[in-house]
Amino acid sequence: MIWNEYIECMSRDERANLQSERLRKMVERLYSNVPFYRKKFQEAGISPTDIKGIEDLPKLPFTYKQDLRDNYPFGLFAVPQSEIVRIHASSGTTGKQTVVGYTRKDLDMWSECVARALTSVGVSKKDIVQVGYGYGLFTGGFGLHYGVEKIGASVIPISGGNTHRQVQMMQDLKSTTLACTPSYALYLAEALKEKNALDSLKLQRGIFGAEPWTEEMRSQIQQKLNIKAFDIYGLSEIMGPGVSCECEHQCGMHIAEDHFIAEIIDPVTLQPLPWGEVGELVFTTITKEGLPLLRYRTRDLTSITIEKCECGRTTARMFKCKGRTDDMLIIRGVNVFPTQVESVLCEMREVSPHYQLIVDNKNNLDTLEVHVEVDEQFFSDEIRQMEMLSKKIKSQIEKTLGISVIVKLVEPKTIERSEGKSKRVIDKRQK
Ligand code: DLL
Repeated sequence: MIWNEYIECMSRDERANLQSERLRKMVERLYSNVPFYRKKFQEAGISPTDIKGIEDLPKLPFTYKQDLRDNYPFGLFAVPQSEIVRIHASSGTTGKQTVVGYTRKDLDMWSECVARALTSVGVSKKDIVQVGYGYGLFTGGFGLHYGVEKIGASVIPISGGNTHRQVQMMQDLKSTTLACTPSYALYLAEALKEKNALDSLKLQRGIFGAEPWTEEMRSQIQQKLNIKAFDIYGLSEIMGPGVSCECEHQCGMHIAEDHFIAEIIDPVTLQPLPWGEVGELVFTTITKEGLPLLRYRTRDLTSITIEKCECGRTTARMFKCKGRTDDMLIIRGVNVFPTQVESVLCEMREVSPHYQLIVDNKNNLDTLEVHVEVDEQFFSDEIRQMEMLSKKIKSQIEKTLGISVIVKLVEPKTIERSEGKSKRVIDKRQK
């Protein structure tokens, strides 16, 4: 099923015209309403009339998270505060928190995008959707919530955490769809298994995002919960969940391109890259009223294809995010993404997908310790057996990363479980 066939399946030329028209209007509005952008245009020596269409995107300045921080809280808003009907905020874990605002029309557009996303993974009004993303300043809970209501499915706004209750609701109310972070889905799978509850469920699918997760992790979740696991992407600065989402073919996330123009750039040269190449994802919003942003640098690394999907949608698809440029660890000069380690661990049946990376610097040498839980079935007090397993994992990870690592096997259920976004890396060097 396709929620908005006209928009989601229009020809790429038709969509490009729509984007160009919306971009021109957006640029004019930003120039008139947001002093920050007017100044940026003047500094770059461009005027709104220089932007004739999407081919002129590279002329526009980038927007950075720091710009939101510098103009905290409402400095980049393009409407008077009285037009703002909802505010969300980032957690501020990587610096000063940022605030985003939505007008009534922005919220309608957001629920439209989430309705498209839910429909693309097979949710219909017959479904019961358990929203286990946090409700509050985080965009996950409310974002999913209004999309579910829009398509007329039943929403269980349980929010994140309270695992015992999640299990009970899933059993009693027969939830068909679970929306939460992939790491929390794994935690729930564990809790369901412990309670012998898996067979009594009616769960068919999960809609997981808000953090990077690998194809190997997808297989684990699908197998443990006996569902299809779909990837949904978004970020609060651009909107929240629903900027893009997979369809039933699980082959890349369809971007809501009538609202957001995506580019992939080389994070070093800042030059746009051709479709298919991996680089940093950049978004320009073309319909937002409250907080429109030009060429916002997401820091997420991925690639995009514009090939038509088997589902019939013609929208560009972005592939699973490899990670964020700011989550990339540089260990003894080598670039390491936590997802690379995850891919290796999820392929090994002797360990469970619960892991943590501890980075330190000892005697002027960076060290990477991989802590991973041994699967209950394989855990043993036999030191030699565990040593052999540890060696096997170490060699696989070293082959993938190209650097030496220390592997520490830990007992089942000893790594802290996450109820929202997981914390995979503890970098002790940053002190
Ligand atoms: O995480 C919005 C969201 C909620 C998306 C629920 C999906 C589901 P922020 O807290 O602003 O917003 O964090 C945005 O999270 O730049 C990515 O680094 C990461 N992220 C979001 N979705 C995915 C995904 C929400 N599917 C940041 N895969 C983004 C990988 C993701 N990373």
